[in-house]
Amino acid sequence: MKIVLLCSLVAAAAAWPYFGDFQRDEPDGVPTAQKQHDINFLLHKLYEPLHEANLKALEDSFDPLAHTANMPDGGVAVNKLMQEVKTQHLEERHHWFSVFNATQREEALLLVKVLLQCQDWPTAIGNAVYFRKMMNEETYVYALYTAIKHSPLTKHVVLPPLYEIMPHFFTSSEVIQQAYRAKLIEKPGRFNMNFTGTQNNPEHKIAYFGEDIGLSTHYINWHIEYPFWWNETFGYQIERRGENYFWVHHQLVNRFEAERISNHLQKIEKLHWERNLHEGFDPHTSYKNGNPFPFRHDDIHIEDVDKVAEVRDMIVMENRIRDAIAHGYVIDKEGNKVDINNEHGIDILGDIIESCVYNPYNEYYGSLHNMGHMMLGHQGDPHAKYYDTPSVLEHYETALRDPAFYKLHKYIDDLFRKHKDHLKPYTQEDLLFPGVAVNMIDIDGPLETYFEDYEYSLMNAMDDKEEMIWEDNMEISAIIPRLNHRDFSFKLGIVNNNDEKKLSTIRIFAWPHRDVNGVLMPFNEGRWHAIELDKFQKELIPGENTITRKSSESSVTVPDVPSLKSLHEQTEAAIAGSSELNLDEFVSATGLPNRLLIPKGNEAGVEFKLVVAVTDGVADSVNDEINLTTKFHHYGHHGVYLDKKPHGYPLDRRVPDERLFHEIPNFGETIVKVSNHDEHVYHH
Ligand SMILES: [Cu+2]
Repeated sequence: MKIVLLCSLVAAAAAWPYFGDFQRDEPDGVPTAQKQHDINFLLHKLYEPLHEANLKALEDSFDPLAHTANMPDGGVAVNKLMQEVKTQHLEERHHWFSVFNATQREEALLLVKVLLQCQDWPTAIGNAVYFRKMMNEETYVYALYTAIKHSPLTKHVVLPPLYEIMPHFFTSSEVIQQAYRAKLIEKPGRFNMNFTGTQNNPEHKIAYFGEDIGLSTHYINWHIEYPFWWNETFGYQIERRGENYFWVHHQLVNRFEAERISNHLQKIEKLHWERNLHEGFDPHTSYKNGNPFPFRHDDIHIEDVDKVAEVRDMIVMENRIRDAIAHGYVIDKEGNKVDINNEHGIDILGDIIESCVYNPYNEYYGSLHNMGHMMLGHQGDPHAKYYDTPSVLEHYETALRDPAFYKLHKYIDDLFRKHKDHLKPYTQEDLLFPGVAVNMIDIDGPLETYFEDYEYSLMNAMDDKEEMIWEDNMEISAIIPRLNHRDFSFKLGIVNNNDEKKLSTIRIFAWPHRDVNGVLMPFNEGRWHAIELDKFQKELIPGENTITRKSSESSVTVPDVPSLKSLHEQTEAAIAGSSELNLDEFVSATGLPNRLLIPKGNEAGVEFKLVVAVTDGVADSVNDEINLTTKFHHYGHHGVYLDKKPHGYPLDRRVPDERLFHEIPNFGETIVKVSNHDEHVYHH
């Protein structure tokens, strides 16, 4: 039996015995390895009591009300949450949790507030262990992940992959069942998982995309980085949140369209509240307590949903938004007109459409998107006669699986397009970068995708005896095919005819050259379907510049987060070896998995138009501090961005005459082909 030896968690950093030459910029001086260790164990066997002795001791001794002295709010949040504990108002354990449920969300946000009030690790971890015992497990995970993402105390902590913390959200009920059996007969096992549905369903062809567990991880991370309920009371203002909401979903919709073309499927039919919902969905997934996720038949007439909304409410909400777009302004609570026909309009519109929280006038504009998720989610059972659980659409972990998700987002994306079409098209003067020209665009290496098997642990899907230690867990895992691509590089030839160095921003986009019927995409249609492949800054020396940018460097993507086992082993090794843990490249996770950088393509190859736009980096920069070496995160970090241009620039606005784009020397375009020779692997 391995005994985890760790010094007292409440030790002050100065007294820390293992990290003599500790250099990390942790605001409270506690080593990252210690924090990662504690987080790993908070999440390990989430549905059970803690399996770590020091944390367990802390759980018994910690009193949240005795540790409020350093809290900026003087303990208001802790007192509120403790009041809920005392009056037994908290959601029971083993019950479901959905962030779209207002009561449950409020409870989660109380814990987020408490954790963000903590100024040092002993207080933070004390509260974290205390409320772990008291709260519903899934409410707790949502709050803990959000707090870790936003607290300066955990800026170097990696969020363990959620598919290993709550595997039942990501794993078919059949495989969970096999895992339970393996556990009962005490025989390790690796179980192949199939995507939901059968080949009789055309949508099954692209299940690899919606059911990609890494894609869901990206989606969850984005939502906790940019929560719709966030406001300054949580510590700071998140800039361009609404615009980011537009962009992350716009990119998902465009990717889904490109995957459809790769698989010979017709384009997404956008949602219409008064038409039938054609695609059904059977999630083949169950809640931790065994309740199945609700099922929906094909061709359902969209009904009013009890306790959610009526169809006509949705139409009224939509029409008010359409009016605002047509007028070019929204109305705030005081009746003032707020202009949206400008660069920042998209941000206001994003807030209005997603939710009621940032919304300048929520009673009027409602929350089309969040309500849309709930309305569509309940269409299989609008009067709650058969299920009392939310649908896959009401969880970020599972929403991307349901074809209805893309219908809803295509419909919303169309509203955003209407708004963007109201803005003045960019002129040649706006877009020119004098003296700079793109004279070569080349790709080094094949643009080829393939499927690979990916294995993840189901250890946390099953319950254990309390004395069980981590290392004694049997290996029980799921194996699922996932999309990846061969490494390639963009090779760009850019000439700078100025006498001095010029800082440039280089943006690379691609869109399907033809639709599924083989019809050429007009430029103005294609640019709205553009997939952002990369965005980076580069200094151009006078004369010829040859720039090689690897696919692995794309700022749109992030590497796969290590498995919980690997995080655990690296953390324990760092502690045992008195070294510091450095997993910084995995911290953000707010980007597409790099594996999914390019769409799948197919056997014959799918043609894409590749556009490279080189613009003035100084004009684009948010501030004068230009950092060419730090990889910046495309979706920004806590609302801080490298460039101030709108997402999608310069393709975000209408292009009435595409000749303008062809004539600008600092833009270049070419046609590339993406292939995949692995279809037999997927349809095994
Ligand atoms: Cu959504």
